[in-house]
Amino acid sequence: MTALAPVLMNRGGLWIGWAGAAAGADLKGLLTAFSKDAGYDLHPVFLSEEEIKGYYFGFSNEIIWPLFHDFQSRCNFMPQYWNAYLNVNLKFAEVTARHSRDSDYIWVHDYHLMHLAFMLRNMGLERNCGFFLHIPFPPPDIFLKLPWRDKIIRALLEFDLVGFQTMRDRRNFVECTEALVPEAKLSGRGNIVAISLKRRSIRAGCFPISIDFNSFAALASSPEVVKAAEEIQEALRYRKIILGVDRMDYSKGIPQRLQAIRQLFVKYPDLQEKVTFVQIAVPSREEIPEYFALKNEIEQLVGEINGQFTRPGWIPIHYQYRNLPRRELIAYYRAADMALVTPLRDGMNLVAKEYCAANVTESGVLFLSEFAGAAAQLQKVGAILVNPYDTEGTAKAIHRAFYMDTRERHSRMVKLRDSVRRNNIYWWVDSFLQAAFSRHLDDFPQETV
Ligand code: GDG
Repeated sequence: MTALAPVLMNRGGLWIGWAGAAAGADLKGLLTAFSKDAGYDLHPVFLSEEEIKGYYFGFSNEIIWPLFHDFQSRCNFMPQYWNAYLNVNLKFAEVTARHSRDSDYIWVHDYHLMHLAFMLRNMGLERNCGFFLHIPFPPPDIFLKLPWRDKIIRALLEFDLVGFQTMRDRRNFVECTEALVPEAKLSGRGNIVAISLKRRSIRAGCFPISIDFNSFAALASSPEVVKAAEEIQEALRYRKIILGVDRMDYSKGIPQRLQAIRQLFVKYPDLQEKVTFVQIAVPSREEIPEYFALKNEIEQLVGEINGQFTRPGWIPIHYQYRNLPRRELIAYYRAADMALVTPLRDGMNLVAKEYCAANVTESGVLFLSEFAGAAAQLQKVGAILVNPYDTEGTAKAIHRAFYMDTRERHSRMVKLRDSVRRNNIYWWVDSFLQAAFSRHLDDFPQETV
């Protein structure tokens, strides 16, 4: 969860999380060294191979992830995954109970731990508990397909504050609550609303996550990154660079993006040999068959398109399947003339914000999918919205941006950077915690555009 590291560093605290390896792995030395440098403490939770399969790959990533991203047909509703999910949530709750006091604030992150507050309350503990969902929350017609819908919605209502990336997600959550929990009563308007249940009342709010703007901008201006960015531009012969950066995930729309690039060269031959598309895909969840199939599909498409258009001295698509060191990633951001951020559905999408922060020359163009949470904020301030399924429309938008006048590019990027600079990760954490602790619903900082 790279987004949260600067927040923890800034505030301290105890981070309880799965160590990312099976029980028995020797992580102790690494964790101690890491916590000392990081400025906060870490407490690992170890999972068995069986738990990793059923809870992490199974329930979390073969049920909740696809369903919440509107890919119902990719869901694998296996009953045994549900038991694994409950058991691991209980395990996390036990560790949390052991390592916290009544006065501590417990902030739970993401769809892997939706039952945590429920488990804590079952253990008789009354802790102030908040939850933030990093992925979208689906509308009732999708959520109601979940066999465990009642249990999940009621478990979420055990938190004192539930936070979402966009107003749309929060609205979906409220609508699902109304459909499944008849006793729930809604009050308030605006970013935060109250939901009253029989014995208690909880809050639901919209808190678009962000990045540490200054750290990206500073690194992008460092001599080392400037040099690396120049080397990338030189290696690509100073052609215009269009960049895509994603975890290898079907929600990110990489095949559709490649089809849009193909359309670009078919419909607008004037751009052949003038632009190069660089796609960086970070390996992810390779144990799940869907992800493996996606990698093959992408590699085949890249091969086809390069086979069709490559000419001596020009390869249209540069594809890298690896995790880049942070500095190298920022050098790519800096070098790119355009960023193509076109997920089919995304909670927020931090790559869009990181690209803007790193674009210190203020000359880049951001294309953003209508279906990324980030669109709700960035469409008002200069991002060019595209429908990722409309590959011809995306190609047309790229063609237009290629000839866009320098002043327009500049004024769009200035506005984008201003917005991300102001609504940064520290603003996000403050707005969530103020909503958790303030007495009145509208007593917390609003987003500034
Ligand atoms: C989930 C939600 C939401 C990527 N390639 C490399 C690399 N990255 C880093 C990026 C960025 C992060 O990974 C990806 O974040 P996203 O937001 O784009 O997507 P998810 O991983 O799906 O994250 C998403 C997010 O949670 C936060 O709430 O925005 O909607 O799905 O930070 O920089 N980092 C390095 N090398 C790479 O090659 N070092």
